[in-house]
Amino acid sequence: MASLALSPPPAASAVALRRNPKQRSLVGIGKRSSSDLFVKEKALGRVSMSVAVNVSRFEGVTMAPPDPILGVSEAYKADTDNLKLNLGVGAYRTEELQPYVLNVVKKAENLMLEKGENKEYLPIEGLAAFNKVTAELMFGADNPVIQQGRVTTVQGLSGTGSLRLAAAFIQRYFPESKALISSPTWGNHKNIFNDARVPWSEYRYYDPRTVGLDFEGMIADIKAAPDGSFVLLHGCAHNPTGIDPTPEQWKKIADVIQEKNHIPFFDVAYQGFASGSLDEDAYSVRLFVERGLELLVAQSYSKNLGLYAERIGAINVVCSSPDASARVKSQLKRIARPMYSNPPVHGARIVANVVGDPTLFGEWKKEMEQMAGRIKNVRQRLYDSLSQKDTSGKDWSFILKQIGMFSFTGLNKAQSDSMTDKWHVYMTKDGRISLAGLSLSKCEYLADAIIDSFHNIS
Ligand code: PLA
Repeated sequence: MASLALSPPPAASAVALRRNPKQRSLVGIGKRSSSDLFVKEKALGRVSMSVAVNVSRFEGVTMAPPDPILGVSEAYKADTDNLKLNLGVGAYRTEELQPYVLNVVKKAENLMLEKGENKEYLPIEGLAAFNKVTAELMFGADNPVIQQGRVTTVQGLSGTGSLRLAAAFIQRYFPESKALISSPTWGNHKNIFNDARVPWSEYRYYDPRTVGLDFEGMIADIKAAPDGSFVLLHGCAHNPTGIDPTPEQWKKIADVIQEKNHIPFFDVAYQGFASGSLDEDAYSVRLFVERGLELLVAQSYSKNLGLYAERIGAINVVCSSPDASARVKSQLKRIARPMYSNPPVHGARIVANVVGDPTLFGEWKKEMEQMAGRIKNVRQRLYDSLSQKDTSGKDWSFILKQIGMFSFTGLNKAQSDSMTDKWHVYMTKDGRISLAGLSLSKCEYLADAIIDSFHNIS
């Protein structure tokens, strides 16, 4: 190892070079002869770690493209124009376009400081008080599945980590099953299933002609999938389209899923952000539970409690018996342990303090209504500006029909590029804008940018 430390960087192993003669000629390692390498190999035994040449050992590592969502924030930061707007990531901003820490979160953190809690490891499944209130928030405290001990809840690294844990569980216990995801969906769903090696296919969801739900297509595709597939459903505020099924449509979706013996897998990343009400936004999940279905629900507190960086969420599995629920939990823990061992405590305590305390819970609901209300106001103002300014007669009313943080504008990639390149409006290339990052005062500017990009770029 000492020789490794002394080697001048960048360094590459002799082994890597021997295996890849092409690379050798490309980088021109001329100064050292292969016999030099050989002598060193013999003398040191572990050649691959000891011989330095002028090429990185990571030469074969290609540059990954920026993330389609989080990469937008990086590009935004690099832009020096005063007009710039970041409508990429779904992160709530105040009317002054500043990040927002909820008052109830500050209060909960003060309580935590006062209590002087320690930083011991949590159990693998997370903080018990957090798991309890989280399941209650999702299913309703008086839901029989909770009373009967049929829900297993494991604290996860926010929505993403919880989805990933569940995907690993599916891969391990249902290796023959595939996942069905909506077209389009949140881009990371595909990455999650790919990395967990769960095969997936898409079901129709968005109809660009009606700028609405392709309900017939959705039902047909769910019916056509092999029995026992995991059907990923956005519990509320579908990302990126902002289009949710109606209660009647949810019932029909549940019928087909039941008929086909599929397993519903809900992703609930925006509870409270669709309607402003936590209970209303849990409608779809609770309906499926009422049907007696076994199902999975990934939850996130990133948006509704503004705890983005605390990485706090959970995976819930509703089982048909308490016994199955206990076994599922044991296996989720077994998957979590070698991945990250146990989850972080800070966000879990905040949630337990807010959701578990009637006063703070009440205050949270009010704050969430305000956040959801601000987004609704911005949505209305954007629609008004577009309708007033666009003289072409185009109907922009689809914006008002969409719900949640996002608007799916229908702008194509070239038009979205123009929004960024010409107007400094940062958004994802599928035409999605985050209204949570928009203020009333910027609506007119955004409307000008959208009208110009829509009509002048094909
Ligand atoms: N599921 C959906 C549908 C989401 O939109 C997001 C976040 C998550 C899960 C996971 O969020 P979490 O891990 O922070 O709990 N989507 C964001 C951010 C807001 C992102 O892409 O990570 C988005 O802009 O789409």
